Amino acid sequence: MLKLYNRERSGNCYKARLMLALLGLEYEQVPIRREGNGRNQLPADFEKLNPLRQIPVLVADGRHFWGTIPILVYLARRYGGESWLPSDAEGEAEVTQWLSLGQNEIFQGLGRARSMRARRWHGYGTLEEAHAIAQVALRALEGRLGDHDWLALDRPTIADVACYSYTVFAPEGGISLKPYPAVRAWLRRMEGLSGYLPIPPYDGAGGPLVE
Ligand SMILES: N[C@@H](CCC(=O)N[C@@H](CS)C(=O)NCC(=O)O)C(=O)O
Repeated sequence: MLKLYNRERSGNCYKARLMLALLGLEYEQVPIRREGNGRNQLPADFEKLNPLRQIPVLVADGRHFWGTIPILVYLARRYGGESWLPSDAEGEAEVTQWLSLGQNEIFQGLGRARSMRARRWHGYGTLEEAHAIAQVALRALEGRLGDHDWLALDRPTIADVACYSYTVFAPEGGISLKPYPAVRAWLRRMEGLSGYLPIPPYDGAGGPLVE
């Protein structure tokens, strides 16, 4: 049985849960509570599962994988055949470039803005800086999605799952998606996928949602 160390409102954990749902996989959830604000709030012995003391962690066949990219790659390869992550060099590279955008500009921009607004982040930078990085990410997404339905290839892949999460939470981070019609249309396409798992409801911690 697959096991996911998970927190409901974590955008990174949501990526793993969304992939599990899209693949129709059953799994056990181990809920991890937030003990405070900032980094390294997980107990020290969590280092046995992830040296960074972060979630999500997936346990599968007696092994464990930490971080969203390895989890998405493992699930896609193990259970999704060629569909969610192709194995040819060009296809895999195309998917991977969007995984990088998800970890860098999307997380550092949209993800960080969401955390900062909810006062869960005491790390580096300002909300304005996070918003500026978010615009870089959104322009990259809009550029691709203006004339493609999906981020990589001609079908949904783990690239879409990786980038969907913090993009869909943009209003919680005070970021409007109004200037990005192709991004909004892609979010709706993701929500129409068979097995789609709705995002966790907003808890109001960051103030009013931005339209
Ligand atoms: N690069 C990691 C980031 C994971 C991450 O930042 N997890 C957050 C929750 S969204 C966490 O565990 N924070 C607790 C902490 O840093 O102490 C991934 O892709 O999963």
